[in-house]
Amino acid sequence: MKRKGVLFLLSTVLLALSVLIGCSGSGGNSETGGGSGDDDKPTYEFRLAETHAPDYPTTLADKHFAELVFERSDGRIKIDVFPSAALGEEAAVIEQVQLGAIDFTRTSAGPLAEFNKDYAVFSLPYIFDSDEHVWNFLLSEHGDQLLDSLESSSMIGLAYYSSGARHFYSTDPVTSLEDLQGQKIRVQQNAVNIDLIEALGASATPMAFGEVYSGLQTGVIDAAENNYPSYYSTGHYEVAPHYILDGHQRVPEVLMVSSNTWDKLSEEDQEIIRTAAKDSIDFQREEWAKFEELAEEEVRAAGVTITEVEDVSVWQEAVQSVLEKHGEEHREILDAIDASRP
Ligand code: GTR
Repeated sequence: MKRKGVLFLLSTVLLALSVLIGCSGSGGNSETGGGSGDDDKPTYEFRLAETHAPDYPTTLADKHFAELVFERSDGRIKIDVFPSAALGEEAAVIEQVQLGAIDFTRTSAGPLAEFNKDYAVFSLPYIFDSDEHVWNFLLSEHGDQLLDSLESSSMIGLAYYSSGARHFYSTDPVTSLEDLQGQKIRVQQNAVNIDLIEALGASATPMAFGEVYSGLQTGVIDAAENNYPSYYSTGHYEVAPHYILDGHQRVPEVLMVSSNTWDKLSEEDQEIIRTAAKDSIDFQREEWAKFEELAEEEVRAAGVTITEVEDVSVWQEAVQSVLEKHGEEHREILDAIDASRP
């Protein structure tokens, strides 16, 4: 395994250890100082689970959010960010958040779809044209409604973050759709993704994010798909150095808190958290833009074969059946997405 992969694993193991040592015996969250008498201790100490490495734009934004909450609550609310999947992989973390065993998390809308069916809309292929299109929708009343709908899944949606466009990468040379035929492609765990990969003539392997590097290395899978920052940060480009820029999905990131945690907070504290989350969005988008550029530079410098897709309509036609099968269920949201086109 090369350097990036080793570093990623090492940081995961170290963090997991620090979690075990630091939090053994405590539940998901803790009320520490009771708010009176002890000025040094926060009243609440919460955990936020993040799958990415400490320097990834979502992790930086989680920390920025936590700092805003700490300052604005005068140190009463402390949110500790656990990066590198130290608290588990995304699907398992979402379950823990639903139960209130983990307070906050930032995950992709991809795995969220298995917990709230409306979120499956983001895995439908080629529905957004650009980042601007995505953000027009996310910041509209429809985007807010979708965040609010998480309440029915025992979570409170606080904010969206940027995640760019997802493209395929493979251990074998891939310069056209034909080259993907028959490949075993890892996808984020949800039902739409399985249909999408099958429509493209390949076979889908749902798998946790943290297992993809070794999956590619050992040949359990041939290919995967993600944005430039994830492709770079995980070191996947080292083992799957052929990247084809079809931009099949733009799946946003979502910052959430457990309803269980939420219900313990005063309205004033809820407002502090909601506002801090919204105020962390611009910071994340700036960090995202910088890291996306750096990631592209780095993978190019590493000699990855990058193929631009000149005619994406061939790919779009191939996945029509996916939109036919799943589109009706998401008609209202899809109409709102269409209407958000810049
Ligand atoms: C990334 C996303 C992660 C994770 C990952 C995956 O783009 O930021 O949260 O969902 O994709 O493919 O599992």
